[in-house]
Amino acid sequence: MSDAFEFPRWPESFAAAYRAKGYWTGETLGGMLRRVARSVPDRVAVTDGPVNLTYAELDARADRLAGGLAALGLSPGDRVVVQLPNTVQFVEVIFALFRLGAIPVFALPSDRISEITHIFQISGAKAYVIRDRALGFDYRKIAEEVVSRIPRVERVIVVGDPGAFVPFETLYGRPDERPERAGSDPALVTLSGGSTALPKLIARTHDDYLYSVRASAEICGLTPESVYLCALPAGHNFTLSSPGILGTLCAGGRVVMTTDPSGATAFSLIEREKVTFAALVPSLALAWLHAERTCDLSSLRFLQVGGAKLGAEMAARLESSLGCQLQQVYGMSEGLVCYTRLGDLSERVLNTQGRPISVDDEVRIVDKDDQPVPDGTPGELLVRGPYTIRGYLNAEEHNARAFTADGFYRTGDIVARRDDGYLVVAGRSKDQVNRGGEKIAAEEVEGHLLAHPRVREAAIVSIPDVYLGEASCAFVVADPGGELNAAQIRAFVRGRGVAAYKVPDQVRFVQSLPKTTVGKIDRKELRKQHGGSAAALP
Ligand code: OOB
Repeated sequence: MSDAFEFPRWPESFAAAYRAKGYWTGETLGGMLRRVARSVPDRVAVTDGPVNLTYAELDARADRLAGGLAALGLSPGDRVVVQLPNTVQFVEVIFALFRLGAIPVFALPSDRISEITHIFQISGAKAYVIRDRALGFDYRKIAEEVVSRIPRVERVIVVGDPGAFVPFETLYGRPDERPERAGSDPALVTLSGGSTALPKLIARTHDDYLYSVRASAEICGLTPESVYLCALPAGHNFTLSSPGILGTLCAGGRVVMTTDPSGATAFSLIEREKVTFAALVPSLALAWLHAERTCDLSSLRFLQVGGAKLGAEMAARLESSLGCQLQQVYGMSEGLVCYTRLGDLSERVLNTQGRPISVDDEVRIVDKDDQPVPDGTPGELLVRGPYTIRGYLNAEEHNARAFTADGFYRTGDIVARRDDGYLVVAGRSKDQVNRGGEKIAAEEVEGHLLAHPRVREAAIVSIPDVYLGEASCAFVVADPGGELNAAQIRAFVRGRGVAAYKVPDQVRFVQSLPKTTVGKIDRKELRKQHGGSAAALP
């Protein structure tokens, strides 16, 4: 990729309307922290184990780190891949980058060399911020490979033992005195869950992101008394902005970081830190339900569950077992986020995935021919609005398919709208497995399978799983002759350096794969033949 960082923008008429309605204010994420730090300087912003950083300290550290990053040669507009576990440094680094006008590109801790190489290639990033080791993995190994593969990667900054790279601790320099960026500048980049061979990049502006953050904080009633337990990976849109880390900071509340989301650790943190809300994916919520509970969880006001479908029965069990309100969250990195509202009737909270943040989120539910379906009928959800992107970065061809001519994003989700305006997610038309909230693009894993010299054809489909909701199953047509077993296939995919959750949970060998009339693999038919469920458009 060249140094140009262009992404499809909202047409000026829409931008003007979003400004006029007060959604886009021109404030930046760095400016937001400055403002809050001035009003509540001595309140704690982030807790990480024994560390408690006040707003004044966080604000000053972000300035000094921005100065250090500038001294290292980073400039406004530069992209920086951030792959950090849930620690206080995550928050310091992102605000330093916002201050400098450099753009964090969020990688998840589970990403490995395959994903990281792709992220660097498509983002044009030239620096990488990692922790030395976390969750049993040495991230410096990925860094060494990235540096040798991509000459543009000039700087690797390491929290912890830096090895041959730049120690994070030496970056606290003289505060950077640059003026704040404009609200319309890109603030950050995240990756699409994706259904294509390689994930696409999503650029969010300060204006649009901060709007979703502010509005989410308001919907969730956040105040300076709010305490958020950040248990899911910090770099994901749910954790970062719905309302998550940024929403909590925007309200002057406190973020409690943990690298261990297990019930045992989370419960003791809830008791010790008097946590008032947390966000989980359904599989983690299920694990919390089964975890031993000796701690006092009475500070918990509400629990958010999202990222994958939460069944009504489990929703009911969660509410009664944890003794706090439940909030369903249906969102996407591309923008749209729906919430059930606190105080909503239980029927809505249990049976729906909420309603959009904004009255200006334009939701269209359509059939195969893009014609609107009546309320109550499932169809594909298309969306356009003040914080939903108009296109992926450098992906003109894909954008023509993923967005309508008038700018609606095709979510690939099959959704029904009830007459009260709440949405119910019924399935999915995109070729993706939602493995407990972690999204697997079928095409990407199929590419890895096909790289095996003895695999002739391969398809990835979702299969029902009690714990994860969905698991992935690889159907493989192998070359005749010689032995090839499931363990070898799984080891081969793992050996390609992909995130562990993408390694197929099951591998089945078949003689042939069903095809559509145009000769593409018919995944729906495959699921049907093998007992899985298939989402269908009306
Ligand atoms: C969130 O974002 P992504 O980008 O990882 O995944 C988006 C996709 C949606 O298109 C949908 O297929 C699925 O994840 N999804 C849900 C869901 N929430 C997300 N499916 C059923 N029920 C739900 N509650 O996952 C995300 C981003 C911001 C906030 C929350 C989740």
